[in-house]
Amino acid sequence: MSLFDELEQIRTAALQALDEAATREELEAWEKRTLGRKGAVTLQTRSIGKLPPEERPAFGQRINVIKQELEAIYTTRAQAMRHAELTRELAGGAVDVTLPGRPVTPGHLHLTTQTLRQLYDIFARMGFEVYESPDVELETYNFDLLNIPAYHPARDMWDTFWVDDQRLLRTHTSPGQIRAMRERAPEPLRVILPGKCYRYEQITARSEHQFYQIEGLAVGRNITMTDLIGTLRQFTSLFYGAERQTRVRSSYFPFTEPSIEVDIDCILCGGKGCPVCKYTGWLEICGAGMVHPVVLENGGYDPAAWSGFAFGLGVERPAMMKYHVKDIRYFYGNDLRFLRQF
Ligand code: FA5
Repeated sequence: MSLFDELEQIRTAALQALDEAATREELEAWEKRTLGRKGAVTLQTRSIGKLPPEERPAFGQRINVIKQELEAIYTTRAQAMRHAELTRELAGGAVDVTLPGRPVTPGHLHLTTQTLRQLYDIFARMGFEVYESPDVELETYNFDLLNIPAYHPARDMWDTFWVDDQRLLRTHTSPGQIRAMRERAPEPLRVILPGKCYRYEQITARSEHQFYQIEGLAVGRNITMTDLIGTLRQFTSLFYGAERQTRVRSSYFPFTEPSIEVDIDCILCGGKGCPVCKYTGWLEICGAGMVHPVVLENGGYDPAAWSGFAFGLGVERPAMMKYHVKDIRYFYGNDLRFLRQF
């Protein structure tokens, strides 16, 4: 029997079976058997290759015509059956139109978004405006202009995903410092730069390869380290509560000089020592420092006349401390049991 005859036989058998399907279950089973991904008609397309090339178009067209014909009859029958069922239900009083509708569950903001908004609010009170800068960044902005030339070892800490040989997914929000300064120089500025950062990073309970940061930058005529420490103290007190203690340690970043790291006393043990603070009593909350003269200059400010401070905060990690989240992977795991708690 030719493949064309076989196709016609499949059509006749399918039409007959469709005619005999008496319930919705039977009708749906027919649809799956005939028109589904592995249905009899669908599978015929695989036979096309067995035909001589000149017969293939006609065969393909015939399959399509049969498919459309069967689908049309199937849809009409399925609708008629649904209609009959509804009419029957209504006649039997099975539908109580006075019952309340199914409630629509309202969604709510993600924990990261909630945290970001708290941070915007806190820094807005201190006069910082939000400045957005791009996720896909030029290598020069992410590194060179921040005083991290190609040979600098700090680049190893901030390995990332490259888009091409000049553009990358930013490893931190610090390149936004240059963009904000170049736009505003020579006026004083006070901005926070929120956004996603990306790193070629081993994923652990504390580290993701994609996470948020908020950068802070203030440039003015007489800005000092005291302004920086005061700003961060105000932040910790508004975000974590007035009872939190802060501690400042000296540190190193190529784009700040001098550089510091700021800790708060451990929220869980209150400074006594526990596994979360690794028995030190302190938790690190951010890196910061006075903007390096080279960076000020790259931003368009004369370092002899202007000074500034900058800090870089995570968003998920501070939220983990505040809300006692043990693993950063919960944030983007899309598990509603986690998300609904906040
Ligand atoms: C920086 O990224 C500096 N740009 C911060 C800075 C800005 C210093 C301005 C001085 C002046 P660091 O790599 O430590 O520094 O990251 C800052 C914060 O981002 C960390 O404290 C942490 O909260 C968060 N962070 C860093 N890597 C990850 C990660 N893999 N997953 C989640 N959060 C991270």
